[in-house]
Amino acid sequence: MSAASDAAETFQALHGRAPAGVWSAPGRVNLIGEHTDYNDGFVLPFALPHRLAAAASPREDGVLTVSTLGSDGRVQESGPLTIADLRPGSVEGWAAYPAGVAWVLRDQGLDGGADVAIAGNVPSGAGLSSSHALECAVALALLGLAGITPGTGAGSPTLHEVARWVQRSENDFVGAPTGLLDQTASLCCTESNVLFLDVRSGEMEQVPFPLEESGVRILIMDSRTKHSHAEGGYGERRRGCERAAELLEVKALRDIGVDGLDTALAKLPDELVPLVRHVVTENQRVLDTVDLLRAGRITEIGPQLDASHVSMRDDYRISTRELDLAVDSAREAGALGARMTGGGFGGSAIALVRESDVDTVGRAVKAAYEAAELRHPRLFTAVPSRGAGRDEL
Ligand code: GAF
Repeated sequence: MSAASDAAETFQALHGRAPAGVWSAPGRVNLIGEHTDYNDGFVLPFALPHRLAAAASPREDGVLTVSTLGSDGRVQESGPLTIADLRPGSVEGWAAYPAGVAWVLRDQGLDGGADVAIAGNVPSGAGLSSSHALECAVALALLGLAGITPGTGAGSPTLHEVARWVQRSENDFVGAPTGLLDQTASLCCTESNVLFLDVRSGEMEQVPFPLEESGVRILIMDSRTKHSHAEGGYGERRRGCERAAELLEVKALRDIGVDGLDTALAKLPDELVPLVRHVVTENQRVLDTVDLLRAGRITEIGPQLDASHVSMRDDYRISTRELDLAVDSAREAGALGARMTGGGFGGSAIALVRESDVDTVGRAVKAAYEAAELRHPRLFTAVPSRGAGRDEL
């Protein structure tokens, strides 16, 4: 069953009627360009085939209810949330994500209320952006119920604007200081392409990523170790970057290029040097990867992925033993390149693997986890898929 029909069935079972509509949004993998988004830099994600769907109907009383169907078949309910009373900190746990979206859309005049049922298959806590898939699906649902389809011109908001609203809900309502990568990926990615986004200008290019024709696959390796961006290391890294930009008297680290890197590093206190080196070199790796992809040289991007991982492991220090093991064992078994993906501190790694080597690499990664007495990682391949939108049932 698809995420959309699961959500519609859940809605029907809870509310005794069919929903007015269903909207869904995918999780994402970031091919390269990590922790560059909040530095005004470049990212290169693609949408996963895994989606979360929001089946929804309008209400007249200004109340939002949200239910989610878990992978264990159990439904969790948020209870009634009065949209006019929503304040940062007023809702906790998973329900803060959809509530934050309603809170931010209140400023756009959307305060009528809605019943929403969520279902889908984006693994949660795997660094594959399930929370953003949830937020984006709910945002499109609440807008859709009000007759607004973003990105269709004629006075409707652009998808980029919606991504910014979702970011604000996450930063200011949920309290997670994340950048713009995940929402934009979920909303704007297209089938068969990676999305080259310049976060500063908002410019986007859909860059062909022809895995099948090139005989390669992206193997996703979910280390099944959890991470949370709302606390700790993520915010600390972000503040470090902002402090470095201030000391270097630039608007954001995006303004430092690899040519000016040594001069910039010489001006910084020791503890900020590795952070800045990661961000500046990572931006360049995105640009180099895009150049290779534009030239149809997909099988040659492996060294960029490898260098990105080393930079995150040694300079940004956001990798983990489990992620390093996945990356190293995939490389040793013949992957063309591998890196952790997403915010880090757990979650998933990806490997670019020749089609004929997928099984061998997968077995080698599992064997390495077994030898290290770790729980097996979850392994699957994925192709670039469509972004968020309304579903026909
Ligand atoms: C997380 C954040 F949500 C993104 O904004 C981005 O910073 C990413 O970590 C790291 O590239 O997914």
